[in-house]
Parts: sequence; C-alpha cells; structure tokens
Amino acid sequence: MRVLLTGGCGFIGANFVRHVLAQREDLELVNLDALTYAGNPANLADLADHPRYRFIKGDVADRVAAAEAVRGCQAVVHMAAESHVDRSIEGPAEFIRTNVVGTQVLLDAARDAGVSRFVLVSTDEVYGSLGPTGYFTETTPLAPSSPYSASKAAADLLALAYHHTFGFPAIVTRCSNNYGPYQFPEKLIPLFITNADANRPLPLYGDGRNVRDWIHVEDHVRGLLAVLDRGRPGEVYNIGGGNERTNLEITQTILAALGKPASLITFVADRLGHDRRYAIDATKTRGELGWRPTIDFKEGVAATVRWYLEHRTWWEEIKSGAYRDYYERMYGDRLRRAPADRT
Ligand code: NAD
Ligand code: TDX
Repeated sequence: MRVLLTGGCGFIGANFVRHVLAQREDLELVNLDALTYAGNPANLADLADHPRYRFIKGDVADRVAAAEAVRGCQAVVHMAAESHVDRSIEGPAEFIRTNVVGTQVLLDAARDAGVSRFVLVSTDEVYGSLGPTGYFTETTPLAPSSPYSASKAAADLLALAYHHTFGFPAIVTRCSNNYGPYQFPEKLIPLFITNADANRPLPLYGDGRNVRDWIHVEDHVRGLLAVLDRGRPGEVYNIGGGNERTNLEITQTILAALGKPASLITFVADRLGHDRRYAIDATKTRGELGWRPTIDFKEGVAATVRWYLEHRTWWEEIKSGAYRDYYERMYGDRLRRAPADRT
C-alpha cells in the first residue's frame, strides 16, 4: 500500500518514516512537507534514496501540490501542522492557514483521489484542560484553549464531518505529549536538555506544576500504524503513555540525567491561557486495536538525553540560526525579569 504522509520532516514524521521503512515492507511512503522552520531535511537525509520512500516539497494548503501528492496513494496519514502553542500565541494566522485550511484542502484532494483511509493526527489538547482528577476519553467534549489547539480541533472536527457527510474514511487520533529523538528544541524536553547542557537557564513557566502525560514518540508511531491498519472510519482513538508528570518533575529528571545543578531552574512569566493538566484514557485504543505503549518513561527519557548528547551538531545548527531571534522574542524579557533567586 502507498501512503501519503504529510509533515514527515518534523519530529513525529521523521520517527514515523524511520519506523515504517525499517519495519513495514508492505508500506511505501510519499512524504509531502513544506519544510517550514520545523521541517528539517537532515532528519531523513540518510533515507532520501530509499526504494520505498519519495519526498515532495510542498504545502498541504496548495490544492495542486496536495492533488499531485495524493495521486496513486491508497491512504493518508496527515500530520503536517504548525505545532507549537507558544508560537500560536505570538501569531495565530499561520496556524489557521496550515492546520485548518491545509486540512480542508488535503481532505478534498484525498476524497477526489478515492483513498481508502485518512488518519488525521490530532492532539489531546483539543479537550482543553483537566482539574486535578479525571481523564480525557474520546467522548470528552472538545474545549480547546489556545489558538493552536483551536486550530487542531477545527481540523479534527472537519475530518469527522467529512466522514459523517460524505462517508469519507477519516479516522482521528488524539495523542498526549510526545518526547524522543528529532524533537525541535523549542519544546520543553529538548529545550531543557540542550539549555542545561550549555549551562543556560531553564525557563519554567508559572509555578512549574502544570501536568502533561508523556509518551515516547515510537509508541505514538506504533499507535498511528495500529489505527491505519485496524481503526474504524469515523472513529476517534486516544493515544497516551500514562506518564503524568509536572513540568518541575521533568526538569529535575533532566538535570539529574545531565548532572547539572537545580540553580539552572528559572521560574518565568507563565504562558498565556496555560492549560493546567492533560491526562489520556487510552482504554478504547488498547482494547479495540490491541495497542499499548511499551517504552518505560525513565528509560525513554534517559535514552532521549543520550540522543541529544550524541547529536549535538543536529541541534546546535538549529539553535544557531533563525531560532536565536525566536528565543529572544519568547524568553528575553521573561528571563531578564525572572527573580534573582532561581530556585
Ligand atoms: P513538528 O512541528 O515537529 O513538524 C511539523 C512538520 O509539518 C514539519 O516538518 C513542517 O515542515 C511540516 N509543515 C508545516 N506546515 C506545513 C504545510 N503547510 N504543508 C506541509 N508541511 C508543513 O510537529 P510534530 O511535533 O512532529 O507534530 C506532528 C503532528 O502531531 C502535528 O499535527 C501535531 O499537532 C500532532 N501532535 C503532536 C504532539 C507532540 O507532542 N509533538 C502530540 C500530539 C499530536
Ligand atoms: O520553555 C518552556 N517552559 C515551560 O514551562 C516550554 C517550551 C514549555 N513549558 C511548559 C508548558 C507546558 O506545560 O512545559 C509544558 C510542555 O510544553 P510544550 O513542550 O510546549 O508542549 P505542550 O504545550 O504541552 O504541547 C505539546 O503537546 C501536545 C506539543 O507541542 C503539541 O504539538 C501537542 O499537540
């Protein structure tokens, strides 16, 4: 089967391509990626000539590019997106263009091409924020709170509406926070590993007690493939690791793994509208698809820290480019205004 993957040069996409080419001889991949700041050809450079892989540089919101990419494909895994909440607070427009309009354009192209499956990679953030107890299930009402999560909720509901209205074979996945190799160092775990390595402050938002439910990217990729293989059209599948941690706990784990002092922790002004807690109930996906996460959190984080230490050139190149302007915009004032006592 030939599968169109969108956003394959990003974090989850690169891990998806690597997994499929190594382990799924029955699948060929066409990767449509616009190579935004988050799309890095270096993530897949060694696979460029693989016989079951083809790369197309293009924008999912471009009708012609989307139609050309999906031609000859039997299935789609759509994960191209603007993915960083902080950037969506700085400027929502690109999130609407790529995540909402891009999804509609791709859905139409895939409908025209008559694909037999369309997996839309959504996120647990569409459910909004939880209090101290409870879990998101697939029937939890959507209540997105950032421009990012609102744009993902729009994409998610569009896919389900195409199933309801047109009988289009869309399936939606909603996964919790991923970590692992190739994650762009704007996100919490790679940002804190790379900053700590350089003895730079770790800017922890608010009181550092917000909770995220972490899953290794490899387990997410296996979940996406289970949905592609066995998911039912029109259904939603939650994917989560069951590893709830406060951001402060994550920070302490990273510092311990690197042997760095707690004095690097710097509490800074909170993210606007910061969701307090996410936690996924993945009972349906486990029961119906026979999927379960396999990577122990402690071991997964230790391996991820090692990966960043062994791939310095990869992230040093990113952090020395346009990323520096982003970092100054996002953190410059926050860090200058942070209390002198960093603990
Ligand atoms: P990422 O930002 O690392 O990668 C996004 C990729 O999409 C990049 O390669 C980028 O070039 C590409 N892209 C962006 N705009 C495009 C466009 N208009 N046309 C074509 N390509 C475009 O993101 P990620 O963390 O790998 O996330 C992938 C998907 O998974 C996203 O849809 C995200 O919402 C979802 N998701 C992520 C997480 C997580 O923790 N990272 C959790 C749940 C769901
Ligand atoms: O500098 C930081 N300081 C900080 O305290 C950053 C970048 C983050 N944080 C906090 C905010 C969150 O509570 O850490 C937590 C995780 O932040 P991110 O890594 O930005 O992830 P999050 O906002 O939870 O969203 C992620 O998971 C769901 C992905 O970026 C999304 O694409 C996915 O949908």
